Amino acid sequence: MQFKDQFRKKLSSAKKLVFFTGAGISAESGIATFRGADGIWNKMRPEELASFSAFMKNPNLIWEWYQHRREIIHKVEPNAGHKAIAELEKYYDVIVVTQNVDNLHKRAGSTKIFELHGNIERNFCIACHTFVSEKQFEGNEVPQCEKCGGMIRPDVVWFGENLPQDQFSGGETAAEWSDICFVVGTSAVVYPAAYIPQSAKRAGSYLVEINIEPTELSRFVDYSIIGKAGDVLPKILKLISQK
Ligand code: BJW
Ligand code: ZN
Repeated sequence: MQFKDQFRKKLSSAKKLVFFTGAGISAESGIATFRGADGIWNKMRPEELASFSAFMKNPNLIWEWYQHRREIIHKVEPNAGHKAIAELEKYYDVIVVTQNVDNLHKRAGSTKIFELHGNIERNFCIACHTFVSEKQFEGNEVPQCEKCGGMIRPDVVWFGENLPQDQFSGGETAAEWSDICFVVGTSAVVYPAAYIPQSAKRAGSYLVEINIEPTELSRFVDYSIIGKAGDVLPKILKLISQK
């Protein structure tokens, strides 16, 4: 793969990299994306599964869906894309701003991560807001809070819910601080997360997209690389590490 000269020069002078990532980076680990041919939302409408009203309507169904996804996540491994991003910390100041809830960046070794849409490993009580992080719940029925008997839900951000303010503002500040902002494996249609690459560009960061197909953002970026994250990111790492 030949990268364009302008990008190679930017990589040589850059010190601060941000990776704004979405479901596509975990696709090669075996985790389904949301949109697209094999996407989750192809079979189910988002608001039927990823909203508080869906949870209240059928808590056991929604809980079971998250338990199923947790099982998959526990079985898979970070892929070459996640690992290349973690490895780049040897050469740059790197911050990951992810929409993913799957913990794979952390498992790959990345140390600075903002999680815009929560984390599937954490749970909290909808009544008293007590967090239940460590506990592995058995079975598919929605658990009850040990303190107050309220229902336990996953600590992920559903449609119509606010993003955790510290994670969003931290992610946006990082994007504005970056010399290069990579947008990897996201359709960039979900807001307010999708404002983050726009903020990066407005602040003067060089915007690079890595995706298997063009997206909403492609016309707006400085460089669009069509390819799999697990192929492209190790090649970028190789370019840097061989210098
Ligand atoms: C590869 C690859 C490979 C594949 N290599 N690439 C402004 C404008 C319009 C709408 C809104 C707006 N502001 C708010 C909204 C409403 C709504 C929204 O954005 N709707 C739009 C979809 C229309 N946003 C919200 O509701 C947000 N909250 C909010 O705004 O609060 C304020 C508020 C409060 C009260 C009332 C109203 C507003 C919350 C959004 C929460 C999103 N949650 C989810 C679920 C998380 C939990 C879970 O996992 O179950 O987050 S939805 C889902 O989409 C998930 C993802 O993080 C998110 C983004 O998806 P992503 O990562 O981009 O995945 P895909 O599948 O879309 O794309 C994968 C890409 O990878 C594709 O491009 C492939 O080509 C590519 N690819 N293989 C490289 N190997
Ligand atoms: Zn409680």
